[in-house]
Amino acid sequence: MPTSARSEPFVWDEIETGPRDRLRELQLERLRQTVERTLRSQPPLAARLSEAGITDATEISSLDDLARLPFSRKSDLRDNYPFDLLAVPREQLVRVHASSGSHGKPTVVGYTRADLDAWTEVMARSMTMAGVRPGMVLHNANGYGLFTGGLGFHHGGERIGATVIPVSGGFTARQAMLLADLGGQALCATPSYALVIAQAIRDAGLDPDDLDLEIGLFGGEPWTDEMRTELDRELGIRAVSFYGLSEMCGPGVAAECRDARDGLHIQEDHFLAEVIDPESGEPVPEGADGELVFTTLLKEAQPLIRYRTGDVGSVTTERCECGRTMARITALRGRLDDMLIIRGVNLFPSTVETLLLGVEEVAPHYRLIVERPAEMDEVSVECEPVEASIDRAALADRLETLLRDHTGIRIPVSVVEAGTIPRSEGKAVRVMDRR
Ligand code: DLL
Repeated sequence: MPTSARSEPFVWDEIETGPRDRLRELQLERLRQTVERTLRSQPPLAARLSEAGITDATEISSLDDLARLPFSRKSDLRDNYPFDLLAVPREQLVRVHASSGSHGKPTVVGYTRADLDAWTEVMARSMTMAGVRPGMVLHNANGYGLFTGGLGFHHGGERIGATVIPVSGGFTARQAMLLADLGGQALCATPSYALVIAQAIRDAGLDPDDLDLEIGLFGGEPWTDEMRTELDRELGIRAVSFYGLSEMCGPGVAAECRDARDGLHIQEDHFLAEVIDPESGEPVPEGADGELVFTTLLKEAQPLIRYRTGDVGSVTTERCECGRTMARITALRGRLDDMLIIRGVNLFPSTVETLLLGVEEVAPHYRLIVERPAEMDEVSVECEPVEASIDRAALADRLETLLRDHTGIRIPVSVVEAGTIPRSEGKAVRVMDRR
């Protein structure tokens, strides 16, 4: 339950502002419990622990021992699809979610009653830090279903005591109407869908300033500060980022606080974070970019030790100006899977987004097209102008120069007619792979 009655900073749980030493003690205790659970009840992962010389949880004497434990990956979930990684009898699951997965079978995750409670708790905490208050009208435009976005924000909002409107994704014209009629104050969506809703609001002849919207809780896909500026302005809100992945719980692994918006606070008493060099598997120095790796500390149904997220970012343990002491993800560049290697240069779509949206005449709708006409991959960019009157060829030339100057690679740009690039109702597909 909330521990401070609206004092500043308003936190859900005192652990958020407590000393890091105490947190680390708690993490160690919970890490041992997780290792113990895996050894006892997840045979495929237990075998790997034994191979690494860990046969008893008491061998974990400090958090430094984490580095001795083997990694787990998405392929482990695929190989054991759907339920062979469960640490509890299937009958103890009260819910199942899944992430779509770009190829083949989805990644299935199960939750016990306690897992759902823990998820709701981290969501209530994160949403509180994002500025959700009891009684606030929460318009949830995240898809309800196997995607964790819908139900994650739903239960977090209810736990806080917000008035949750489970609109789900799609029927975009209706989203605008409901936002206006029901007085939505907080909007939950993917950032790309929030943009589509913003357009629908204008199409309905409404001015976002006439709505009651105050905050946007956005996540589920990479987005940049430039996109945030766009969303703040388009919707007249303060937009904050929510990060998470189904394998950990869904949204609620980390989120920004509304006041500082300076990195995403990791719920470190539930998830132990590391940042590693994806090639060597070794930890990178604090603040450097690397692959985010998480260990679940409380999960019952499907604990995961050193799970490689495939997400590239950096983490700091410096105290945030909001007063919270939990470590923060200070940059989220995108998925390693989405990183393109063009003539030897690594390119994240988010770098292109930053550059494009820094130009006033460019609308926040774009995509990258990857082809392999011969041996090498080639990338080109399509984006839209903010107004039909803009000279598209001249703008394309300017953007090509900008991209070349900043990335070192020549990337052809087409500025296409407004409305041409497909809009998303969930996660945007930024990269069209034509290889
Ligand atoms: O997308 C959970 C979620 C829903 C988080 C709604 C936030 C809001 P999955 O479908 O399993 O779960 O996809 C997880 O999405 O590994 C990241 O690559 C990406 N992702 C999620 N949030 C962010 C974010 C949900 N704020 C995958 N910034 C993750 C960048 C994000 N990438």
